[in-house]
Amino acid sequence: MMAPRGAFIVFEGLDRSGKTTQVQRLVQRLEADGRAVRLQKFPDRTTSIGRMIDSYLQTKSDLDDRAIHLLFSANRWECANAIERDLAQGVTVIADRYGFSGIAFSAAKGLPFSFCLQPDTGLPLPDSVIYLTVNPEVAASRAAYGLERYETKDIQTRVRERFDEVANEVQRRHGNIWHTIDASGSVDDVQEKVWAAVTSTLNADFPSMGRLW
Ligand code: T5A
Ligand code: NA
Repeated sequence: MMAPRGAFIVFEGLDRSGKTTQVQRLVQRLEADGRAVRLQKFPDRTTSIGRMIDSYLQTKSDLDDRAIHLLFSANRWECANAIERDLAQGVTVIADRYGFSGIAFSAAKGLPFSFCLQPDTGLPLPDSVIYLTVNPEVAASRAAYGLERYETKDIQTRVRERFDEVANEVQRRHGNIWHTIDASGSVDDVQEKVWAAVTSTLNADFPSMGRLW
């Protein structure tokens, strides 16, 4: 019998909502459970497209809003085959950000929502999106806030509003895959909520691979 495919679980949230902290713990916990798992960070700053994105985020270079939007999407496309291959082989893939950030951040800058969705059309659809929310004051109080391009309270407030629109669009097109988790508590408290959402996804029968938008 063919091994069941792996689950594709995406983490999203505002800057400093604790995504990376939670994702790392989750990967360790799943591995300790004996599950094959791979972490995929977006942007993947190690590719040549990723290095352009990194330079932009560190404000070492400037790019037109549409150009950087397309680079973020291209960065997902260059990783999409590897994600699908791993899922098909039964590996659980955990992504630290994905296309939902792409829409929320670019729409917050004023790009039309329909333009923001378009280049990601056809990317692998996650089985579950775990969206970590913290109010912008809590995010701003966490370490090293303010070093990169979008890390101001004003931008983060607008991004948060756009994420609500993205959540509605996901619900409308793809049903109940979006889980919003309040991440203002301690790392352990948040991990318990994350674990509950992830185990409910892993225990469900997931369908054949869907497509975004
Ligand atoms: N972007 C991204 C786009 O515009 N378009 C796109 O398509 C994509 C994919 C880079 C930027 O790119 C934008 C969005 C971003 O602005 P990134 O590299 O993921 O994205 O950068 P950040 O999200 O800013 O990642 P951070 O590492 O800064 O934030 P995390 O991962 O949310 O938070 P984490 O876990 O690193 O924690 C931050 C700090 O808080 C502490 C941690 O120890 C750490 O010091 N912390 C807590 N403190 C108290 N209580 C808790 N529960 C805590 N959890 C963590
Ligand atoms: Na992060």
